[in-house]
Amino acid sequence: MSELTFPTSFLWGAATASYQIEGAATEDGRGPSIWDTFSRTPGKVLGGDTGDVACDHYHRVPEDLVLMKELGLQAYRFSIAWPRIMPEGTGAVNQAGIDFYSRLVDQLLAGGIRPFVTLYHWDLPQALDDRGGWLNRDSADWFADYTAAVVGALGDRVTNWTTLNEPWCSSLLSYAVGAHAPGHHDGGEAMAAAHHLMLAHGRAVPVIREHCADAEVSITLNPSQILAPEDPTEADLDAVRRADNAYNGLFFGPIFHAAYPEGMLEDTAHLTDHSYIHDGDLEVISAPLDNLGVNNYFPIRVRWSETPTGNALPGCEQVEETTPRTPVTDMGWEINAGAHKQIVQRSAVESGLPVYITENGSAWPDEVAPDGAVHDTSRIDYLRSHLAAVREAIDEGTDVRGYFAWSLLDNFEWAFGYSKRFGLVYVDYETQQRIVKDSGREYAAIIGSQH
Ligand code: IFM
Repeated sequence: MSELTFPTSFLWGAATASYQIEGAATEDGRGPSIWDTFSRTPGKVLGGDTGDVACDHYHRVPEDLVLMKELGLQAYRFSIAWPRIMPEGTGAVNQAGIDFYSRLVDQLLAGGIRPFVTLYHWDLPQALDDRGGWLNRDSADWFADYTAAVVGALGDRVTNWTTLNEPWCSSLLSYAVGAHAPGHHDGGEAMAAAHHLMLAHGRAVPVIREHCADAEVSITLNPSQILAPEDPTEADLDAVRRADNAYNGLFFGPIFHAAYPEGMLEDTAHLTDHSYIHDGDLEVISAPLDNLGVNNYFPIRVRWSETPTGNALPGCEQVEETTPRTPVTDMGWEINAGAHKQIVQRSAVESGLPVYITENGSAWPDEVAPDGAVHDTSRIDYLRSHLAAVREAIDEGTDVRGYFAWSLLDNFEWAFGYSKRFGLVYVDYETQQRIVKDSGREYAAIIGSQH
């Protein structure tokens, strides 16, 4: 049996996110999100790019569905733009927003493609940030109300629901590192934002079940394998522990073990008194789930530094993130399929749940060749090696149920704007022409060879 032959029930998909592909930023009643604000702030996004038009997917769903069919996708993971549903973040529901996603779901189902819906992939309504965003404990109630509106409208047809995509990014990367919206630089705030995001997740889980009897409820995390230097000192191992807490334990702990990871609250006591943690929160946060989504692209290498490193992650002030080993992708991310397998396995153990790889992929400086095609052999190599790693994990007993390539289309890569291409399908942003890359054809062939 080939290393890329998977169990017959294994689900093959691709993923996108609302702000990265939809465009139509001011149409049909959509309100502004924190990413509209952030991308308009000089110096925050490379080239001053915004998601105003992106891949114009909002106007091109039928065309993009043809591409999904061409790739042979069995599932499509997309996110809902909260500001399309509730332009002010709370209160009145914008029916045009619901209708857009309702039509998308109908068209997917008609095409035999299973929708996997993520409720929050970072585009918080600006009106809610004006009220404190994820620093405001009320954000858990806001999210529960928004969840009820969406699942109430789509829960008769969608069963796969994911609350949050990568809360590490919407807390630590957004409130401590400042690289993502809303661009704060405060480790204590980041800890509070992470807690409120998890609280929002925990509050949303029963709301989803209430509105969708057959729901399979999930959260997507982006855990990272933390690698120590060779012959690590005691201090290096402490650096690994701290980095592991900041990247992984911060979410694995509360969500799956109803507890913050050992040492993390103490290690961050100089940043916050943790008064945002209230009695009973951890019970809410650890609501039982049906599966776990794992997004993983690369491992992180660390060592201890005797002097502050400028690392903004809470508790990691003396943790140095060292140079990745080559080869790296166009993001500078180390290509390491073995580490991918290890973090997938650990995620399954930590959660005790079946796992879907909800994102994995690589960026390369793709170009259209004179023959009109995109010959992205590096992406094919990455794809094949990571799928082989997933297959190995399955062989070794890990319950991995499916794989979603990131991404269906080249798209708005957050602070990198349109400079990084992750798609299986090339997008010419001038003309909006789509070209299936060689990797897209390879993925279709792998999917087609399964049964
Ligand atoms: O583009 C992002 C996506 O939005 C979340 N996961 C990682 C991808 C690549 O950086």
